Amino acid sequence: MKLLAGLSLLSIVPPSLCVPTASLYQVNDPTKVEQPLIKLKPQQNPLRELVSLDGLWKFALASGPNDTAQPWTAPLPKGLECPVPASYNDIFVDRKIHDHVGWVYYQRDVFVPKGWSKERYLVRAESATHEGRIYVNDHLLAGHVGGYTPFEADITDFVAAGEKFRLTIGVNNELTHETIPPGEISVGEFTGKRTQTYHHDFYNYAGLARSIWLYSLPRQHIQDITVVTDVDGRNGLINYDVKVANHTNGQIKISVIDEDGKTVANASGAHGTVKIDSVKLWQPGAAYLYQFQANIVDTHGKVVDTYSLATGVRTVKVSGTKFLINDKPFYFTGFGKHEDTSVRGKGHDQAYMVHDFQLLNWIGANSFRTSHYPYAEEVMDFADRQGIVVIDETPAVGLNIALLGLSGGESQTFTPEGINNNTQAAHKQAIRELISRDKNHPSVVMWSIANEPASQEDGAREYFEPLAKLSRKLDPTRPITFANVGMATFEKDRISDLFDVSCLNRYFGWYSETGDLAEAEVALEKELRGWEEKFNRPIIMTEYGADTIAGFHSVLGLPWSEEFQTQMLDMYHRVFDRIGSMAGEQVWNFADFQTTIGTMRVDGNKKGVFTRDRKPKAAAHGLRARWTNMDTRD
Ligand code: BDP
Repeated sequence: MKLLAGLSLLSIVPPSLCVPTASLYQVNDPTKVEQPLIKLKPQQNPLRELVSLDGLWKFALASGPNDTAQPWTAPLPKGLECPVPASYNDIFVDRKIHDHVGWVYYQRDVFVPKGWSKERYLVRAESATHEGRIYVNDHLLAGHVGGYTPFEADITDFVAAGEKFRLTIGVNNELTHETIPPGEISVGEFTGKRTQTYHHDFYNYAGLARSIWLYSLPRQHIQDITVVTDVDGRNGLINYDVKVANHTNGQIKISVIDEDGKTVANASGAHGTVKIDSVKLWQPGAAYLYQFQANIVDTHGKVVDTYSLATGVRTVKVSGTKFLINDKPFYFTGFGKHEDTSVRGKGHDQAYMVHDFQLLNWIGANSFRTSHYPYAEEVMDFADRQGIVVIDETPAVGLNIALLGLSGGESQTFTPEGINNNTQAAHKQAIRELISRDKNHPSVVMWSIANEPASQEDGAREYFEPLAKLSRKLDPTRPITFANVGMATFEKDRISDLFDVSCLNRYFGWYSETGDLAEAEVALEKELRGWEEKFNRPIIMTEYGADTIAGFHSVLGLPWSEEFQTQMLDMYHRVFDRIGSMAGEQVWNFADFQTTIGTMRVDGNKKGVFTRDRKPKAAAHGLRARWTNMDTRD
């Protein structure tokens, strides 16, 4: 299949307007209702092989939306090499690459192992921010819109086992008013230079920030597993559903194996319930994981595929003003985080991941929110193993024109030219992909479907009601929420009743009552009491904080100083301790992080309790004293 005709079409139409036909490749087209599920994270076991394609890849920028060079149909020029995983923006000392808007190409040669002739084999990209395409030699095999969830291409029919092929991954970083997150591209009046603008407060890092895999699957294979756990007295229940592909004969067998390697339960059939006697629960701070092992066994009793899913047995519920994990009230302590480090940008990095979790433990944090997008799957697996509780968020951030200060109070967000039906369709797809990828993680206790949307505006309810419904349909077991913005006060917000927990982001003392903590304390308490009276349900402060320059001190406790950050957090905590329905506090932010540089931001957002290289600011010690002495389980 030569794609020259298709490619020349792509070359003259701006990528965001280009809708390749299904015959070219399977696109995760957000406007289509039926979507392929995100397949299970690849794993290595006796019947599945896994080859990491991480490393240095050849790299080139497309020369623009009218680029006719078609670099993906040929070897990329020698020269630039880019590490994978990493965002490309800060790797090179080149402003053109840093500021690039549009497609870039990554390329490398890959061998399909000789022994895979009876298997199916796939290339999986854990993410391509924000749109990705996988090419095998000259063939465009897969495309995906959405920068923080995986997609893959089945390459079996294009390359034989033992052969070499040229793998090219195209990545486009453009955001429009119909993408999640949204953005706009402006064109310089005099230079014609294209610039990406957006409404979210973190840098639009792009590229292949997570791993790329080549992996094999038996022809008959397990495509997806869903587990939902419950507790019955001293016993644990795992309700499960296993989806298989090309399944012709034989049966599905399930075993549950404990941490000592002992099989504690068995079942057969593609769905059902397994019971674990005297279960060891997955608890915050005390993770316990069973291996839920699904096997396809053929009519001769031979296992033809197997997949092992780490499963924690726990329940989650909202009851009155309490957030219950395993029927006990849980109080969230921790942070909103970002995937952000210097040089790598949003590149997943094991060393930073482990170190960040060490710091969470040191400071007494029991949770974080994946603000403002789904994090690498490795992070979710690690949270499961470490017993850290996660509020899992979609990339729907910046659905709020008023935050830019441009609306003059008018309802301008939800309009045909702004956040519209197509944006909503993309948002639905982002919810589907998040839940489909992360539904089995015991660490995930709640879905956050957006951050700071204009929930006080006309159109918000029409936009959000179907999204809340969809989330509940996809996962009836977990509470849902969104992070509410300060201007959508308890009096003005129009959508909170669609959700289970009031997650509030508030900046009294920083963006309002700046530097006046006495005034801020009264305003904060008034607002929290308003939410408490109106909803009588758990409130989690999902953002509060102050920009703080590490090493900047003020005996007067003035804003930007380490003293101010400490005093401001203390003030919030005094108020929280007076409000009965508080169910958690997550400081903004765990660490300083990069943003677009503008008049408001000097080398990024400095609200970190740790610096970007993870050194504690003074406030870290205060938080540690509070959280390590707090009983968060009642
Ligand atoms: C909130 C946003 C967050 C920002 C933060 C801030 O949710 O992404 O970084 O404010 O201004 O509005 O620091």
